[in-house]
Amino acid sequence: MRIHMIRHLILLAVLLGTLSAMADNSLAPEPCLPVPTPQQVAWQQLETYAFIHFGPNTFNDKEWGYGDAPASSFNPTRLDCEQWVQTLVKGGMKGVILTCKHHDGFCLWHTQYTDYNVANSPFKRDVVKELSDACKKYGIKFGVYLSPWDRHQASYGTQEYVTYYYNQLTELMTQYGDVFEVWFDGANGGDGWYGGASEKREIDRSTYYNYPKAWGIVNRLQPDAVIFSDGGPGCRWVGNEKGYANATNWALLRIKEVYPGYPQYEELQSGHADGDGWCAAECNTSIRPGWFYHESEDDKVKTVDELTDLYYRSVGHNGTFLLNFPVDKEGLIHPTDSATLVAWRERIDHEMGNNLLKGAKFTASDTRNKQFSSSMMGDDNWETYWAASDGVTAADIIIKTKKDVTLDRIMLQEYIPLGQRVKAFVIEYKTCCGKWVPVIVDEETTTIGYKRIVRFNEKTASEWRIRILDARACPCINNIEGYHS
Ligand code: FUL
Repeated sequence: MRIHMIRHLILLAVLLGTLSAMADNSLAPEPCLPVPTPQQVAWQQLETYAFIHFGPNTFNDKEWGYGDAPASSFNPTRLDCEQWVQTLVKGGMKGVILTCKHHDGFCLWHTQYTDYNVANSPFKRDVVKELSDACKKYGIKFGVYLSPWDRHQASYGTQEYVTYYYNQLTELMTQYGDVFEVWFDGANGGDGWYGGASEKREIDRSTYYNYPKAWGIVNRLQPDAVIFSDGGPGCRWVGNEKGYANATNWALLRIKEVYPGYPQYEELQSGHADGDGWCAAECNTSIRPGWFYHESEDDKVKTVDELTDLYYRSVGHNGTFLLNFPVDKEGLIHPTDSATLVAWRERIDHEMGNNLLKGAKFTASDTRNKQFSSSMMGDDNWETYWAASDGVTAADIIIKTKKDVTLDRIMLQEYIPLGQRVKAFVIEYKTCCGKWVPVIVDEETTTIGYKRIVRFNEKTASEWRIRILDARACPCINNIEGYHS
């Protein structure tokens, strides 16, 4: 009896302790699940990185080779991975993902598992090695694309091929240093059945590759690598190849529902508001119409204006931007593409280079523990953030500048290590007659996530207000900046 009473007292004490901890707003907010891993946060902070599509397709004017192009056709005359990486660095790219093997099965590294590789081409040298070395030399990240679908291997469609695929993945994960991302392409023929040029080999891509096993290999050998596929687990395809995410974009996904080849892929443009897994969107597109180089597309390179718009709709919509460069037949990034990349980066730096809200006074209608210092916003310390009290899911942040400023962009960031919370917000400015008026935005202002950049018709004011209208839990904002483009 006495033991029972003591047990009850202990339980009561624990419960009271928990309640008081919950109500104690001096503590950091509880995470709002799901939350990202530190690797996913670091990955999202890269923001912009490059894709390189290169292989026999480059020399045979194809996008999807059948796997029958002779290795001798791979013959770049001036291949220079340092030129690629130096160009990408100039263009502000933080990493590069190479098609080590595309659907045609040709391998750009010295694999021991097939002769259909670069060692047997006139070029001979290991391209994966040269690129990963160049990345180390110039300080950007290196990533791997290894197509599961293989139109060259005779064993494709059998279990033997799957073992071959794992072996190749293991080579790439162990021989080239750190890998920041591994790309598992969901493409698998029109209906998942093409073998080589003229044959059919049925596979069920949701089971054939046993993806969890492949992902296990990556996790074991490259624990910091983020795994891309249509549905993650590290990051997800954005559901289009045009390089943008929807304005409403959750980093959340009903993770067990989405698999490579997921037919309702359009949902991926916004993610799932009720998702139970953290899986932010990667927005991929090519700087030209094709992924591989075609001379006929030399005059079809995307313009700086188009790329700038995509930046706002990818990075500015809580995604990352993966921009592809089709390396040309010489083995170089084409001069038009590199000039466009550098000009695009200069444009972004110009439009977002001068934070006009720096030094402004920030206050809020509700602040957890009353600790809100204006210096938390627009500083370089990503770890400091404003948060509302527990249970408060709507609050205003008011920004006063010393004198009038003219803005047409506002950047908002949530402190995502504690989850993605905000569901709806508006941005307002105070008119000269003291009225709060929303700035005109031609897209929804719903989610924020890691980064939301809102573009609007320029407004001049010395008071601005971010009204958070609804959130999944008390909002945590770690950055607000304002720009005039
Ligand atoms: C797609 C592939 O089929 C294209 O060839 C390209 O590699 C693109 C990035 O992904 O699924």
